[in-house]
Amino acid sequence: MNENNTIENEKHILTEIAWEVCNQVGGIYTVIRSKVPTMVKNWGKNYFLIGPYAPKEAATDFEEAEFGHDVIDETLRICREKGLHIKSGYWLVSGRPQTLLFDHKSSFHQLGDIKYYYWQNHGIDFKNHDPLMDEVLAFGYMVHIFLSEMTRVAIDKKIKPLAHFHEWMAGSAIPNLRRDQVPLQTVFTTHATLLGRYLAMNDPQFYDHLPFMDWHKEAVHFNVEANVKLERACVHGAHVFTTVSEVTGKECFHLLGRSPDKILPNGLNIERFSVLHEVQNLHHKYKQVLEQFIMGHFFKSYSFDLNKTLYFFTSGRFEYSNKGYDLTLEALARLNHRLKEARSPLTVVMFFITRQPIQSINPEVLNARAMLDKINTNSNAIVEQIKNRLYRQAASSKGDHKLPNLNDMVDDYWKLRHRRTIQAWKSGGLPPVVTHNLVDDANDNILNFLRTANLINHESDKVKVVYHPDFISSTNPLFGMEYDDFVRACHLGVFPSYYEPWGYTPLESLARGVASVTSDLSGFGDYMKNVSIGDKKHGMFIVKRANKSFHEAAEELTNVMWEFTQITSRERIDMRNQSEDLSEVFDWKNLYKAYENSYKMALETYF
Ligand code: G6P
Ligand code: 1S3
Repeated sequence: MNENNTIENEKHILTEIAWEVCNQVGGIYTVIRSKVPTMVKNWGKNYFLIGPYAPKEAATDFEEAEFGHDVIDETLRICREKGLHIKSGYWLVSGRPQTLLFDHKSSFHQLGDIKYYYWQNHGIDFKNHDPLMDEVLAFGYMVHIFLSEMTRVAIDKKIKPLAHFHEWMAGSAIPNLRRDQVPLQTVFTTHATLLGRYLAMNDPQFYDHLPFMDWHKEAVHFNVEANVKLERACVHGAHVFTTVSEVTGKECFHLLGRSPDKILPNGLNIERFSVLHEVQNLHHKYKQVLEQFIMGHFFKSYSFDLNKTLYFFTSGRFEYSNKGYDLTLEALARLNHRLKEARSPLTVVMFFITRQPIQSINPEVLNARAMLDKINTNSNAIVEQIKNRLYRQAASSKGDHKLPNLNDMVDDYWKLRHRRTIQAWKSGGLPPVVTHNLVDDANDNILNFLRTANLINHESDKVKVVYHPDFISSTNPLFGMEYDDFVRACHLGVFPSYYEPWGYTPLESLARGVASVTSDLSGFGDYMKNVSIGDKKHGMFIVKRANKSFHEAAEELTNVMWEFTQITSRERIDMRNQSEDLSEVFDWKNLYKAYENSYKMALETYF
């Protein structure tokens, strides 16, 4: 540190270790990846990412190279001599960070010893066979050796190293580093707690019961004793302990026995367009693409006015109550009722984008889409024919120059083909709710709710549902666009989570100018409450779930959705601009400060 109280980065090396470096599993990937440009800007050549070697992802997203960094090069040489398989190079994402991928599976032959010493030195017994835990321990073993050697080499060169670990899966080296008294300053960030996730899923009064939980009893109950003990060893071993939100901070205190020293909120790499109206144009463009799907899917059964249709969506991993799908469905059923009572001219189409075991896309859904494409081809052929004949007829016309009967300009062939295609497409029957064949259709929570509530895309329903049990990608034949573009096409994101340490989805919506709903139990929603501009005007709606019953929260969510249906198109345009403005608060350029503070604290902490 210098007299301005900023870190002199050239006197330090910062390594950031996460399971999701060049290996996408969930939200931590977004944290690490989106933060890279800011980290590289602040730390330059002294910033290194460390992750597990995942061959498939590395083959496309990683380029092997040497760094020409004296400390890291020497450390790599020593580690390779000791038999560790480490790949050095660049992760090919924005910012191109220097990255080390540890081929942890090459250390599997050491697992017997690794587990024995863990038990002997830290009292953690990895007796249950758990393939993921084997990977975690083998990775931690390599990280331990690497960081110990790196610290020795660095200190010799008067450089003080720092290591920042994310989540227990990447932190398994911490207990051994501390036991060996390696002079390396450590920060550990948890993005959830293992027990919190299990308990929230199984206890509707999780937050009331939290202060009275016996962590050990619960860990044994859920058969995750070794995992939780390892998580606690990371938390208690780190010099500085942090998490992503105040909400998860409380959970840490009760379930992990340590309050976080700092809160590190999650940000994004917010890229603003130089043209002010680009966000509006993109909405318009992608809404038109989405409308193609809507027509194919619904209009074979009945039609509605697309100019009076709003698109809502939710997305995320399938954690039915944790992600608030149950609340969303209840509120949609209520909204449907209200819109019907009010004889509203509007239609709301709600998309559930999540991932469940599937067999294939429902052939009926695919076929409807293909038929619409055929109608489009026919229509183009007919238009072309009329255009040519009309042009010729106009050029050679004599007399009154009146418009001829256009019907006569189309061949019978095309008339018949057009009629037959439409007939084959208009099947009757209700538009399917789910776009894929699910492996377990009968026990699917979303489908069962919709069946019970009879919210199954009747013509009279004002709220229609499209349940897409797979994540969206541009190769998907139904939507034909990337997830980001799908989000832009929509009007409202709905994410009223019950358990959500942070929650990127509403933030990602805002950054694309799409209004969204979150809950005060999510880390992001809770943070928003304290940002004075986080309000309705900016397209940010926060449903209260803390100390509220399910039905109270469902009523509030219904009110939010109802109010949203009542605003004008002009107001939606304003909201889109304001949402995008608000997202700037979450640019890593601003939120990096919290990371820097945790590094300062680590450098000042010796114990
Ligand atoms: C953007 C588009 C306009 C569209 C408006 C409202 O500004 O450029 O073409 O009319 O959004 O869109 P919405 O889908 O909310 O009615
Ligand atoms: C976690 O991923 P999740 O969906 O299991 O980490 C994310 C990144 O910090 C966070 O946004 C999310 O709430 C957590 O739950």
